[in-house]
Amino acid sequence: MQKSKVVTIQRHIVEQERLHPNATGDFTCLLWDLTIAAKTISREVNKAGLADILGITGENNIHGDVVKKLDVYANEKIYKSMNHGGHLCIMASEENEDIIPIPDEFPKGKYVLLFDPLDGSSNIDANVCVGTIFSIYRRKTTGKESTIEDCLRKGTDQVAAGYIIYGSSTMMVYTTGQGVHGFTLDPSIGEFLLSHENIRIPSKGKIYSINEGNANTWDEGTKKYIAYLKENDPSTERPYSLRYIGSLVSDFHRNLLYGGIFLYPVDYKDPKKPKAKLRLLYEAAPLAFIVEQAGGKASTGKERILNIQATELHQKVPLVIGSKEDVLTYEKFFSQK
Ligand code: P6P
Repeated sequence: MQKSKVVTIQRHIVEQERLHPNATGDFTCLLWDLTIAAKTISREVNKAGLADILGITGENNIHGDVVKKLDVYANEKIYKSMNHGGHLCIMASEENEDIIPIPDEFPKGKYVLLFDPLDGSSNIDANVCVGTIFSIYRRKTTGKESTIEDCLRKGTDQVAAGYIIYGSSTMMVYTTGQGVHGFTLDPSIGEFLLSHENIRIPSKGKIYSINEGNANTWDEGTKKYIAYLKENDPSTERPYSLRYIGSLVSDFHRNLLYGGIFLYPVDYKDPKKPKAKLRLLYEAAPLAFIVEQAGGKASTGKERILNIQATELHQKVPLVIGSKEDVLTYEKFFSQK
């Protein structure tokens, strides 16, 4: 007996478009093109483990195609799906050092796409979940050609953000500023179906996600906060449980649904050269847009992620993201050096 209405992501995107009175349908088609890329990448990721068995290893597969690493494959798939629709004026990818212009032979649009094609791809051989993260802006420059200025943005300018998680099922989660909605791919019909409408992250969780192996490199505030989470105090539901997959989209998605906090703080191993790891434009900012739309919070420990103006394409930032109360508690510890 069917319990609830069946809503495809295409129908949902059109309904979301109606919430924007001056929408032209351009944005709707952009998101549709992205779902095509997502389905194709899902198919390839889900048979990655069969590479040896299907004889598609080495330079050429059984069809004579050159077999590429999956993150390179995902990068090319998104580029080829998105470069000709006439919705984009420029792209940038974690896999490409520089901006990616739209080929001259194709029409240019008014949107900018920034993406991490396959985050966590080093985990694929262990069959660990990986994901694609995307962020969409309107073009800012007005000249003949788009420039890197269209990509170096502040997160609050995003018109949409989302991710696709390739796990036990493939899910696409996105926001256009009207809440966060999750769609699960039904491979039997090749459709993303609405499975998680209006996702809200619990205001407080009982999970923390951090690479404890880096504990000696953390600042004092982070060390004290993590020690605080491990103390035994049932009245504040401590100790928290550590859940860390090492794949950002997976750790974020679990905490979004269950509640909790993910942290990738600065590495102070060399105090003269503090290092952050996660990228602002196509990791931290899109996930920050999503988590805030779901009622959560995302900061560097002292600054709202969405307020950071990007100055470099692959700029890195510390990221603390998840349930609002947990991030606020962290910020208190972080401020007490
Ligand atoms: P570490 C994957 O390589 C990644 O970029 C994110 O997906 C993940 O959250 C992080 O790095 C894991 O980093 O240093 O804990 O292995």
